[in-house]
Amino acid sequence: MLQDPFVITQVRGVLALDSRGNPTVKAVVRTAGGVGVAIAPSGASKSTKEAVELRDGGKRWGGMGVSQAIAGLNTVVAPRLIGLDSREQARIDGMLIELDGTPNKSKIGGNVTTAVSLAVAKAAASSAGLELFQYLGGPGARTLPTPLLNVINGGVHAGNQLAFQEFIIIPVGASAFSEAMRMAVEVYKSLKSYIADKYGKTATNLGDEGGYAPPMREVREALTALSEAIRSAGYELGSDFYLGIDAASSQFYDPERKTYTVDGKELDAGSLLELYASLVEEFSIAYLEDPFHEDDLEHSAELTARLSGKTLVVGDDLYATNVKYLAAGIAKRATSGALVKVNQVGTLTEALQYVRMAWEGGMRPVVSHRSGDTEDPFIADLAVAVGAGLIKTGAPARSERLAKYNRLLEIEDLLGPVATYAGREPFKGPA
Ligand code: 2PG
Ligand code: MG
Repeated sequence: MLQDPFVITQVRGVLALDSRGNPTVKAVVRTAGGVGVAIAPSGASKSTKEAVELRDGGKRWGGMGVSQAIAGLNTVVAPRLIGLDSREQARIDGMLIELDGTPNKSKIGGNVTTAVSLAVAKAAASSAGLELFQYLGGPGARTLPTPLLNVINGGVHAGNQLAFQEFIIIPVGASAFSEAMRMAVEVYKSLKSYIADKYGKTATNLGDEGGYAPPMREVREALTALSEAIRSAGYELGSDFYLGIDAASSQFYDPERKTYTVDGKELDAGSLLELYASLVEEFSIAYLEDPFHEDDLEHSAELTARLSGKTLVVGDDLYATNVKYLAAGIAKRATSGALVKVNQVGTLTEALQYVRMAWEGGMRPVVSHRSGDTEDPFIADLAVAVGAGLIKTGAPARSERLAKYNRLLEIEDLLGPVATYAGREPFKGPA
């Protein structure tokens, strides 16, 4: 008798390194009819609400080792998965959650659960002979997301003094994903010339997500650079491109003084809100992530209402891809979008529940990489599968970022004439 192709026959945890050279967990899940390999990414500006990565501590690898995590994967997790049907994602993820038994995956490690959960999905897709996005999203999955390209890095992702972490270009005026990437690359290159002319050649070094990390001090300097780069590449800000910001504001918030330090000035939440409102007008900012610290739903709600119809306000650290926090955000209308990072919660099933809750609550899901990422392109397929319409995965440079963009280019080609490009659609008022 032929063996069921979906049955899991082998699960193996292997050491891998992320884009910052830190150890991470790779999971290889083999079935009778296929194989799935996935690697857990890792953030720098993490929310306190995230699933915990299991790290060895001590001296080796600067404390970042994952040998205990991998040992747990191979000895505790793997035996439980053998013989299960790889299509039973929810059951397998439920088992991982139960096996861990903590509210934040701190026993098995969110790095282990993420890698295993994603590898199971890939193994099932491979056993079915389907592309991952088709397996996860069905025949209706054909919208290529508009890319949010972080081309100037600040905050904890760069060694400059910019308070905001990410300055983003959004090629909304393209008619296809591949055209959007061409437009974005042209602007990325014209930005390099702008920065070299103004700040010297050494200022064109790259930050963690492949964006430039020039010695700029003020947020307007960065936004002006983007506007100029768009113009000199022959495009128009406000029609061909919009701009975006991930402030990642918990990183420059002082909880004792209840203030934010931006451009060397100490601002209370009200003044920061006014700063955002004026930047939105000046620079066609259509995307604004984590404008206030990770527990401040109130100011976020105020800003969301104020910018309604103009700017998508997105929660990242605010929700940490967790339905528990998202529910509170929806109740308060704290944002109009919700970032999706599978490793913040630790399993694909929980991330998909979160996406569903976001749509139902009137929020746009935005699929995202981590600043420490790898060659694993899973999120490209995920973005198409859930029809997010937006993906945030860095600059068009460094292969851990390009793995996602290149996969999307491949998906566009696979879909052929039925592929559509989200373009401006995600920015047309509330989702
Ligand atoms: C973010 C991410 C990804 P990190 O804040 O959105 O860009 O950064 O992975 O460091 O949390
Ligand atoms: Mg963020």
